[in-house]
Amino acid sequence: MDCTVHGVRLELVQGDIARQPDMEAIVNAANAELMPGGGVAGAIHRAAGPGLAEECRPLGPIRPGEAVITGGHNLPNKYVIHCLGPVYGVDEPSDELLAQCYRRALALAEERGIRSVGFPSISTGAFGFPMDRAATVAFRTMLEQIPRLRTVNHIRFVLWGADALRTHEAALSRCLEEAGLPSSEG
Ligand code: AR6
Repeated sequence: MDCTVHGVRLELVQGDIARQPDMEAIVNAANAELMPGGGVAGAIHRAAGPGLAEECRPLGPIRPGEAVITGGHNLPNKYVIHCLGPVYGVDEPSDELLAQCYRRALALAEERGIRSVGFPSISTGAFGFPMDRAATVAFRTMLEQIPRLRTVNHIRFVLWGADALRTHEAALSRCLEEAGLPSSEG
């Protein structure tokens, strides 16, 4: 799925967040210590090499909803934006903390003049957030922030598997409709 909202391209693809060479920045679904882990964090740190963990070490721990930015090291991306999503049912209010991750990631990207950002589906793996609900929070937040963006003009959600892609496509269609935007725009 691919649409343009207020001049910003919003794209949903199935794939691996650590293999998005055309994105200037990618987002990590981090742990508080910003250290390698499983899922997205494991894939990103493996591809980036040990220099990423070294740069991250003094920046942690961070709290749910917070984000920090580092270089991409051996990744094809110039930057990695590390977000700590909420653990579902533990870090509350979970919807707001998840929305904060997306807002802060975009704010950091704008501060650096970044044009393209790849996002994973934060909190929907080890942190247990129901995917449909997380996708709705993510896209409502994106649609609310997009009109304010000055440098970011391409946002890609990189979803792990066909089911995740379908769930996100359905959620984006609903959020576009809710915002009065046609899903065929662009
Ligand atoms: N590319 C894109 N999406 C992926 C990839 C990948 N390579 N691998 C998994 N996903 P998670 P969280 C999907 O667990 O829930 C880590 O161990 C996955 O299917 O990576 O925020 C950290 O160290 C799911 O839909 O992040 C933290 O401790 C989504 O990405 C903790 O897990 C997020 O899954 C963070 O948990």
